[in-house]
Amino acid sequence: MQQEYDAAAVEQAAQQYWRENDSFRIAPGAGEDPRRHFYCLSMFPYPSGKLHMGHVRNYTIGDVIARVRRMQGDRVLQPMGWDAFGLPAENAAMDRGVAPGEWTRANIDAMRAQLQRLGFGYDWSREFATCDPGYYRWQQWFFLKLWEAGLVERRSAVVNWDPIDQTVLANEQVIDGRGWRSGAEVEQREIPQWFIRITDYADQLVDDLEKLEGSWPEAVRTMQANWIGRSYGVEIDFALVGRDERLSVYTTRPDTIGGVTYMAVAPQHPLAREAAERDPDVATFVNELQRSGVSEANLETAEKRGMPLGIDAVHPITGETVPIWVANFVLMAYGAGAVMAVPAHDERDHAFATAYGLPIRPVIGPDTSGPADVSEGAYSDKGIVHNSGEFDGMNFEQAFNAVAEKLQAAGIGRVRKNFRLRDWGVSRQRYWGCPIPVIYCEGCGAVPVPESELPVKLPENLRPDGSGNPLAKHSDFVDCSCPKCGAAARRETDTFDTFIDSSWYFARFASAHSDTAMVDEDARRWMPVDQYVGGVEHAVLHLLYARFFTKAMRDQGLLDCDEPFARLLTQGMVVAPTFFREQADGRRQWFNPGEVQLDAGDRSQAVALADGASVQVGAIEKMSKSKNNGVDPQAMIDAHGADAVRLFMMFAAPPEQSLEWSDAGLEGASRFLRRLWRLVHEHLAAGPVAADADPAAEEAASALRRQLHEALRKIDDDVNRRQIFNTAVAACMELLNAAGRADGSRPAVHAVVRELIEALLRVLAPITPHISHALWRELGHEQPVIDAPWPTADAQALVSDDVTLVVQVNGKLRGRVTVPADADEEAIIAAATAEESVARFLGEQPLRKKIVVPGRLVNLVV
Ligand code: ANZ
Ligand code: ZN
Repeated sequence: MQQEYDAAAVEQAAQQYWRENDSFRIAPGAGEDPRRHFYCLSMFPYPSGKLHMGHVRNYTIGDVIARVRRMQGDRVLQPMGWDAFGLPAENAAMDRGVAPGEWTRANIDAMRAQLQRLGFGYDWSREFATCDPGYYRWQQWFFLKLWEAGLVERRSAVVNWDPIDQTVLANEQVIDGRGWRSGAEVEQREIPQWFIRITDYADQLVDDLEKLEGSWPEAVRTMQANWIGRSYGVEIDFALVGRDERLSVYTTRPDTIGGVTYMAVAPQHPLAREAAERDPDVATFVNELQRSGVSEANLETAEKRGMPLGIDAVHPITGETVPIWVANFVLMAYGAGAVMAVPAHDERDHAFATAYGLPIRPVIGPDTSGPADVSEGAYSDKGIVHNSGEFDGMNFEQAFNAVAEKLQAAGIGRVRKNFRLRDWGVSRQRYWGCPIPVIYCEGCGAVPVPESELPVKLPENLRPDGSGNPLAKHSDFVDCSCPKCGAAARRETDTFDTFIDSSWYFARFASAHSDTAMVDEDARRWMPVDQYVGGVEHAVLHLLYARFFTKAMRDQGLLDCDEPFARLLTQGMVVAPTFFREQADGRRQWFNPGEVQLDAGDRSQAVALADGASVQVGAIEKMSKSKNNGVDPQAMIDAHGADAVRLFMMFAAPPEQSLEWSDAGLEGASRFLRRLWRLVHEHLAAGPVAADADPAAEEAASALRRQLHEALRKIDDDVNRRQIFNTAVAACMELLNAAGRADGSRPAVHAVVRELIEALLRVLAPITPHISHALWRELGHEQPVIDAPWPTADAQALVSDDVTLVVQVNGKLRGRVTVPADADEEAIIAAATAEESVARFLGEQPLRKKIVVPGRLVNLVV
């Protein structure tokens, strides 16, 4: 028996035990196992090379939940793998001259070792990386299934082109008009692309959010709904002066039709193109707009630019003519690519009208007194209609319906549903990704690679050099023959958006062993994931694509759930203080928290350890390279052990809130573990204590036992219902203190201390699994603590023998009185009036009223 707590030795021994006993391995199939299945999953990492604190927090939370469920009797699956395709490997290849595959696999080895060092209870037998051909083979296969099902299209599309990374970006990868990674100004280009028709599922993707109410964070559900952006509106066909064709627009505000003073079309709209053919000035302008085209992200803020096309439309209700402009704020891909502009009630239209001196005509007001004042800006609230003839006085709904009906009757309007969501462009002009399984033949066009030839393997030894996609220059890969006619053909060199890789990995984990199917009955058994844990930065895209894939897989008969993640926990950021020194050139030199010393007297004062000169204390921010405020988890594990790091992570904040890193907090966690170690050893050293009757000891024992079970009740509620662990840890600390104070030399107390220790080790086991494993064994248990039952409160122990009541005199708190729990009203009043602090206020006056609320208070009125 070790007397001193040696974290490294304890942790190594526990991990060895789990490894030798395959403790976390879940065999394929259901077997005879009658337990409930619980699938706990943390978002798999990109193998960047080493874990950061955000990972450690994410995976600790997931592991704690998984281990709690196991102790509660579930059969828990918790796998881990690698989201291994993507740009950083190509960049590393260029920077260091090492092939992306080699770099990625070395990183995976390093990070796997770190995860193992942290003691996470993963079923490593199911591990895979998305760059494994055995994985992406099924991704290629499923793409071809989707193609067969009519959910894949190849079409030319205007894309966001990142001129530095030489790649297409998804809308969401464009931030304020710039590439999310390179920061380059994004251009609009038209190239052939593969699309997956996620929009076919748009309604389901909105509607099914309802099923996640209460089990997904509200904010995430809202973000999903906003991204999909379902709206109801009217498509209206405006007649054109002197022409037969009509101009269709989409509006969600048909109630404002009386306020239309001009029309605006996208630069790519046929009317704009036609006008450009006639008029060289328009042509120059339209080209310029297309080149600097605004992306959806900065539609609101970009400077409004436009030019009249010299074509007029006829207002369908007033018969007036209104000019048609081409404008940069109209998107070709949304609605009809054209808008009826109502500058009085739409901000963008207002800004545009103001810039070009177009009329502004208010038709909506907050009440019946008249339209709103729009001289300073648009009034965009819904309200009462004015200056619109037959529609005057109507509210939004009435006017929406009346206008829609009138236009519909005239054959020039239809109620329409619209989505902001677009189809998913999945082609990337990138090497380090999953090859798109298509062959181009002169005669046959785009031909799917036959199933028997899957996977289309990515050659792993190429070295990107920054000039486009190396696959395209690799004739071994490109040159092939057409599967249909046998003629010489070319292989597709685009690879899939890596978001596809992470859209179904959770299902594959459940069927990881299958090499005959994408997923098998195991996936149907384990899916949906019962608990998903990850960062909120994935709230929109990853979750949306995963939800879509799940539905598409369901419709292919591969899964039988509608949603992939039954419950979602988004963990908060790990933050730390920042320190800097202003340099001569005005730039800031950032110091790592480990390189500075705070003046204890004044937390705003700090000096750099290197030179003793003062540095400025910046804000507390998310750990990042740019602010140099990161803390390397490995160093912390080396210094204090995995359990201390895990304990600190769970103690410092509830999972969804941000967690401020603190060395002192980590040291506190480490001290707690040493005390726990000592307490258990002292208890064991005292050995079994001979029983003898001792009333005082009985009383102390039952008080301690009540404290224990009150704590267990609270812990159970926090952990299971609220998924909050910091309060559970705090309760454990109090229990440890109470046990330390208890006089274990008395037999009754000794027995309760044992009960307390056993409960404590089990509550802590999910959080600090190693020390709990070791001490549990030292208590003499054969079964490892991972399989010990989760402790629950004993209702019997919660029944107190005494109760304390507050005593009021004339409604004011004057004292407290402790009486036996079963005391009757008379006895309670007698005890209350006898209480010195109360008696002082009663004096000699007769009692006029006595109110007793059992278990809570006594009110005496004089
Ligand atoms: C007239 C109007 C009046 C509008 C008003 C709004 C307020 P959501 O809710 O996002 O669906 N719109 C339609 N197609 C567009 C396009 N291709 N590019 C840019 N804007 C477009 O927004 C629908 C509204 O966005 C439509 O309703 C239209 O402006 C504009 F007081 O029509 B509205
Ligand atoms: Zn062919």
